[in-house]
Amino acid sequence: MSAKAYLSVSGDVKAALAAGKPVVALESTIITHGMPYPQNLSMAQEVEAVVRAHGAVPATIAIMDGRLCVGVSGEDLQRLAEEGHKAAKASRRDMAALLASGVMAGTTVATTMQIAALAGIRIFATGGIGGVHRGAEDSFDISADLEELGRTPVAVVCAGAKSILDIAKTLEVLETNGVPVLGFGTEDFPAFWARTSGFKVDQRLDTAGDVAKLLAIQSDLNMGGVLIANPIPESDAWEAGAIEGFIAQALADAEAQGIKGKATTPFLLQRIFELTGGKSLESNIALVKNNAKVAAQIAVALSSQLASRPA
Ligand code: PSU
Ligand code: MN
Repeated sequence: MSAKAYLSVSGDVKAALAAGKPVVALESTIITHGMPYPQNLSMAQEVEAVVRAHGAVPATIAIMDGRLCVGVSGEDLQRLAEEGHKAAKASRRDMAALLASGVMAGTTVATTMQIAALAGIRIFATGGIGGVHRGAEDSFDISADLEELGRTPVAVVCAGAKSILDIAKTLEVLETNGVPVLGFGTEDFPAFWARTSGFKVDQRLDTAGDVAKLLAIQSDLNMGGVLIANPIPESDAWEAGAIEGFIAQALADAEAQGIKGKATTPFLLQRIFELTGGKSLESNIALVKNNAKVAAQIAVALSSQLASRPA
């Protein structure tokens, strides 16, 4: 059987793809492991609505009931949100086991990219990507997201990487993997809750049309993913220094409790949520919606550029 035999694509996503209409993939680890219930459910619903409001079809991706699901139903969104940390967190290496067992899983950026590419979706919106963890020189903890960006032809719109990570090392690995890092309306690589990280992107592009033009060429060249870094809206942003103390505390707590491997990112997010009295979550939701908007605009521009190409 081919990998595509495991895909279950919803009717509206299938119809949009067949017609060359814009589609935006959305991940589900952010639902199961990135936010608490019930805010995770309302976030997932609102993000889908933002994509629609900007002229594209949302395709939330998850692994459920032994299928690679592209465009999950409202009921299934509810199941994922309620399952939360009891669901699996699907990285690339987990996929075969999850399909074999039928266990429900949120898909990380890496697996969402893989499944989106399999379904023929080119644009994907998330919050932040995984990256090189602080202390990776000892732990070797480098997110599979960075490898996937190197090889899978999907453009990922994110708000940069959290400063729970080592951003300098994350950018180095992206370079090694051949991933273009674009700043959407900015020269600075954003740091998720903050609009700047102190590091630069490779290239600044200011319009969805300019991004779409680059993506079409990247695809003609048969190359891998592209990272589009879109800073959190000003009104929801933290000063770069303001969140650093909470991050340091969360990292110290993780160390003290011996948190390792795939549990690390969810633990740090939950701890920062608690330490900020929930304020980190409001910012997180705002930036995901902003990314969904920009991803939809890029998807619309790309589909119109591809439609006007000579056959
Ligand atoms: N960043 C967030 N929220 C998230 C994640 C990252 O702000 O929920 C999730 C994404 O699904 C990402 C994953 O792909 O964490 C990375 O996990 P790890 O560091 O274990 O690769
Ligand atoms: Mn990891």
